[in-house]
Amino acid sequence: MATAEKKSHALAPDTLKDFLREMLLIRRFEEMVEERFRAGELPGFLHVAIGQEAVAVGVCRALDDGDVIASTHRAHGHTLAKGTHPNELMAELYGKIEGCSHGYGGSMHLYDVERGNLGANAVVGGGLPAIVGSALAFKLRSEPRVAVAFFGDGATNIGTFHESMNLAQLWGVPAVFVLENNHYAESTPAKQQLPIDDLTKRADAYGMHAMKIDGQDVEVVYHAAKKALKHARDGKGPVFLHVETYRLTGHYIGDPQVYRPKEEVRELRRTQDPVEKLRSALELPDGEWEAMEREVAEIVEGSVEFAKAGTDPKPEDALKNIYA
Ligand SMILES: Cc1ncc(C[n+]2csc(CCOP(=O)(O)OP(=O)(O)O)c2C)c(N)n1
Repeated sequence: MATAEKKSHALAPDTLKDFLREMLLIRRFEEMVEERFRAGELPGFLHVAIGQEAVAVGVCRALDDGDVIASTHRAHGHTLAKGTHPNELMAELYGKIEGCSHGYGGSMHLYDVERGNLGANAVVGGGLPAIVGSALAFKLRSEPRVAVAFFGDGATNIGTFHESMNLAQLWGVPAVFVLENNHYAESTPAKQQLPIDDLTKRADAYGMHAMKIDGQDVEVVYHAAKKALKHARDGKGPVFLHVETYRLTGHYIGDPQVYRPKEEVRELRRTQDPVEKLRSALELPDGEWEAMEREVAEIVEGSVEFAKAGTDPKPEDALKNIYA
């Protein structure tokens, strides 16, 4: 059932440079988020996805207009890659009305429905049922749209994952389940939380078409996502896309990571950084890289300025938009 996906054909260098720029933007944005959180400017509890940028960019660049996603507690990259402006995302993290969830959500409740982002989820596995529901709606309305769920390896132990996979396959809906397997659920390594070694087999239980790929190579992710989306859009049923990736920082900002050897993180940073991998594959001249860095820094710094100048929500509006 599972097939190891390889690059089928190379993308044009300009397309890859565009992917690199997007991945660098996500990286520098999240580094800025870490810095501002540590400076005490951002409320709440924040998770960055440093090391996982190629998954967000590869999948989101493969989507068609009209496709939707649902994300996790580690949502900044998905949100930017799906088209939310960095200003709106940063303003949300600062709790401002100008934020993509109007200051009501914060890092784990980022929404941008106009851009097809059905939201981040603080509850592990929370996005999957919404994606199956959306995909069912697309099927019933005969719309050529696909719904995509992002989730981690830990989420494959959750009931909503199994219910969603089961119903999606039973109903043959156009959904793609993107497993971002970073080999940890919080501080728990794979071997202590997963009953099987190869999570691709999760799909076998439901008879679902599956693919397993290297998530540190954005081109591989893009091509596999394109195939998975086509399969779903063509009415052939849902796809389980198992993406092997690495979290190069802690589970949350400030996580001392006492549960994994420092050498492991050093080695992963040296060998599995998706931004560095693409930069060296492209053999980007220093001048071009520096120009890209400058462009991205300006956007990220601009987003902080925008956010800080934003409007605080009124305390009397705290119960607005609460339905139950
Ligand atoms: C239903 C539920 N159970 C537990 C938690 C606490 N929790 C937050 S993140 C997390 C780990 C999730 O691991 P994984 O799905 O692999 O995602 P990753 O953090 O690796 O991106 C847990 C257990 C939660 N938020 N929701």
